[in-house]
Amino acid sequence: MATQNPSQPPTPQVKPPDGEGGDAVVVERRTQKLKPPQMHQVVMLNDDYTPMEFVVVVIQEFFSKDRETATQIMLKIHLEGRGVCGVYSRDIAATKVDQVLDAANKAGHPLQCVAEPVE
Ligand code: TYC
Repeated sequence: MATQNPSQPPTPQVKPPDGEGGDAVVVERRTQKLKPPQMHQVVMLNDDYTPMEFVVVVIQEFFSKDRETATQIMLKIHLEGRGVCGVYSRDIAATKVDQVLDAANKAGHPLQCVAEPVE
């Protein structure tokens, strides 16, 4: 008659039943629900007092534009009343607005800019 080795207990032959009660992990496949984040454009506004050179430097510094591009954006704002300096996620756009307003206040210029959701 066969005897069990006491150091190795018998392997249980219990198999969980199919359906409820077993340890099976059910992975449901779902369609993607995440939408890309809403982007925001930072729009700079024209005024009659802020020097053109200051606006160009601000656009270069805070929106990483080269001098020629910054000058074109500044002139567009000057002629049309407003212009987009960059498009970012909401928090980054808000930070850009703060940086521009802070620099304008410190220099004593009335330059204004706002962030608005992109359509
Ligand atoms: N209109 C200003 C001037 O003639 C220049 C200017 C450009 C000011 C763009 C603000 O966002 C601005 N000095």
